[in-house]
Amino acid sequence: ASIPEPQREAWTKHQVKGFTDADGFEKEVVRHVETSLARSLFNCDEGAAYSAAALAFRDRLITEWNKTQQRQTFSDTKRVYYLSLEFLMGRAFDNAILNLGLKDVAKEGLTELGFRIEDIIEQEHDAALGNGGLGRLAACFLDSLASLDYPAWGYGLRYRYGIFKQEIINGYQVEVPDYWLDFNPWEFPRHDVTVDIQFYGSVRKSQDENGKSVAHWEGGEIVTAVAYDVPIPGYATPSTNNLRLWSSKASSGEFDFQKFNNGEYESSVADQQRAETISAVLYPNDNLDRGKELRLKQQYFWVAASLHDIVRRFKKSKRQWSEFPDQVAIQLNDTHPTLAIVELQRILVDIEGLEWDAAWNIVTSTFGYTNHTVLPEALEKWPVGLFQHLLPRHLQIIYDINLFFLQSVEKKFPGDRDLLTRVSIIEESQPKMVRMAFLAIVGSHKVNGVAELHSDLIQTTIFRDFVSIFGADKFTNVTNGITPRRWLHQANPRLSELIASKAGGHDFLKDLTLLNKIEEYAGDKEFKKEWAEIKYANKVRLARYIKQTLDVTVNPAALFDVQVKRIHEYKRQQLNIFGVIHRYLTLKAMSPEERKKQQPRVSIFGGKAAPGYWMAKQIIHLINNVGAVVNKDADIGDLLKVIFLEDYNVSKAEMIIPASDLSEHISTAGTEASGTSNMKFVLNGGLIIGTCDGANIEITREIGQENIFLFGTLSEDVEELRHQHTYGSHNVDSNLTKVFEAIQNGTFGEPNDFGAMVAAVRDHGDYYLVSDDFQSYIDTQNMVDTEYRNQDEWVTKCIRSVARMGFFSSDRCINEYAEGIWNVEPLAVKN
Ligand code: B1H
Ligand code: IMP
Repeated sequence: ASIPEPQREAWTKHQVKGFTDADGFEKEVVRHVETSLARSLFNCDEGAAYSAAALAFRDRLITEWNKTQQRQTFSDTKRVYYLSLEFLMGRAFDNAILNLGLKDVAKEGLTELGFRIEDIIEQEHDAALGNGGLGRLAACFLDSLASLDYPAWGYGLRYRYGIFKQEIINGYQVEVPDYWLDFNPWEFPRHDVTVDIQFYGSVRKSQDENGKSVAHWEGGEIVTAVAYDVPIPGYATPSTNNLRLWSSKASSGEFDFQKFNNGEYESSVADQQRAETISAVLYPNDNLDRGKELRLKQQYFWVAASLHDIVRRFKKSKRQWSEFPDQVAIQLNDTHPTLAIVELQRILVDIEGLEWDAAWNIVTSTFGYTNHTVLPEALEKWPVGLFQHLLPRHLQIIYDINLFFLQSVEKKFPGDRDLLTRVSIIEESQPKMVRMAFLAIVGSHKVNGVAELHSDLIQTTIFRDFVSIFGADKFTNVTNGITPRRWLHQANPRLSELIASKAGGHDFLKDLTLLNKIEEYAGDKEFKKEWAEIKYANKVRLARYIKQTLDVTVNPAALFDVQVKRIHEYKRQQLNIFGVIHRYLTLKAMSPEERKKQQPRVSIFGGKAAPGYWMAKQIIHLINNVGAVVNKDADIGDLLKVIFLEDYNVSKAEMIIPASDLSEHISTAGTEASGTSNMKFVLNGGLIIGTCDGANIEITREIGQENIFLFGTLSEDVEELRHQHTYGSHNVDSNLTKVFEAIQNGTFGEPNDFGAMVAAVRDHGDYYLVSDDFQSYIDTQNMVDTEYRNQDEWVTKCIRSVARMGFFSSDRCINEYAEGIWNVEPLAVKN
């Protein structure tokens, strides 16, 4: 419904321009305080000032958003749709003002109104609609897509509750709900953009006039999806893309009249409430598939609403269906949106009346699938019976997809029954299961892993058969990246300025390879001094935070050793804390003179355990108990402090990462698909201790092996060791045995609390190779101590490493997807 030509003059005359200076910004803040918030200068606290400043910037973003969407619609170019069940966005205010280039304006304006910008930024609640790396990757990708001017949309779910808030009580994790929607100025509800989504019901077949069989999915219940739009500003470009999040609500028109008429009024009301639970909560599991029915409902709800929206937009262009893949690229962030493949096939065949083969061609040309894990417990499978009940028509389509696929396999490899069983989308187990990864591979034109080792592993292990069926060209690698805007410029402004002073300004934030310009200053005395001062100031800030929150005093001159990430046995926080205990025992055994020669350290941990992951919760408990003993041991003093930071999230990461000297990325080789915080730590001038796993390998290649502390078993040797543990003898490392003895004699509290942790290594096959890697871990940590004492050389290593990190920008990553998978081009903005 556009306005007719003759009336458009009034519109253009009043078009919103948006402020460009502090005065204009202040005017908007005051207006929002007085109207949107109904307050005044007599009751404007920091919370209100944040709200008004955020609303002022939201208005700015939305004008750019509108222009961007109009530009994309007029130019009629191909768009990318990134489907992700998680978007771990963190705070938006600081990011918006930096990307718009208006931080100085905001600072000046807020100062004149009586506030400090740092305090205002701190008022914002994180948007935490994700678990960890996978969700944060999606957020970095949105930043890069907008910054590079790609016409792109993100599609996700608007959870009422994001990831839980973690509290530590008596050393234990306690989960508290996160009420993040209390006030969220960054979203625009679109009550006019709704889609009705069907569940349950049954399928009826009929014949059309040409005798062709047509399927009708009938009955069941309807839930309505409402769109909420979040503007995503690009850095140093007017391009502002859209993240569309769907919220579920009871359908107004079509609730279950049958039930209602049968007098089951209460149960029909209960159905209504059930509708709203679909988008109520994010599943808090990282790298784990728990197979809950509500999760499958979430997936279909989100995928069906998104596809409906995408198809509607395509239809406005009045093109042939065969042109769909020229206009639309859809990327599946892991298998969670795999149903989109089935849903598009259903739309094309059942609703639009295309022939199966023509439709399937369109489908497979449209989708790309990114795999993020090889862990067997994370590979999604759904019981056939659940599908039959919830999505009966989709199950039929999956069976047909599988039938045609297996026929093509049989043609290529005649008589290989084993192969057919291995690659079937339906696992012939009890109960039968739908293998979502296999469905995603069959329905996509490209499948990628997220780091070189990981992409090699998927091609040689879990997806090996598919490489021989489809050919190696279908499989590719796109090594993950991070946005330097948030993870350098925003998180570490002083370092960003120092780099800018030597790298010819801030262009490196758009072309991160320009970082190499600072390498020539790796030996420059003045530059190194400033570099070290910035690191120290960041450590002072973290030390202050530790004092405030935990009442533990740490020395900012000590080596800050950080491991912050989801708590998981494969990430091996247990190896770290066992190493800390070993260090403690070693220090205790020393004479006071000997102790004086040791390098002081602060071991910092942070991360959430999935609420149902008991072992991970034990690990948190042990870390806290070790801290409680070590931190008040007068023999030890500053030599060792053990800190567990509560409720690790994106905004805390922005404070912690710039303060690290050494960070730990020590997963059992072959288990961490990529890791992305490893990149963030190095980019902020910290060194890494790590295993030969995920992106650590490529980081080593880029920065040089002299700048990283690698240790441990290689991925090709893992299987053999596991076999030995199970079928041969398994002797626990002697130093680790002493650690276990200390735990078991009650040094760190009730030994029974940690019995399972010890037993996993000692008695149950040590699946994660903690014992095998223990000695090389300890030796490598000792090397770190020695090298850290030579601060001059250490700083040089840090500078060289940063200079060589250009490859790990998510801009590089997005350009690789655009060229190799999506076949889309940026839409240049003409000013
Ligand atoms: C990653 C997940 C994941 N891989 C299932 N897989 C989930 C799987 O809710 N679920 O069911 C949630 C998350 N997350 C991570 O992705 C990898 O472990 C990291 O190594 C990688 O860096 C990140 C981004 O590619
Ligand atoms: P959608 O693609 O229909 O969801 O529209 C998204 C946004 O794109 C709208 O809010 C408009 O800003 C813009 N847009 C959509 N259709 C048109 C059009 O026909 N002309 C110009 N802009 C449009």
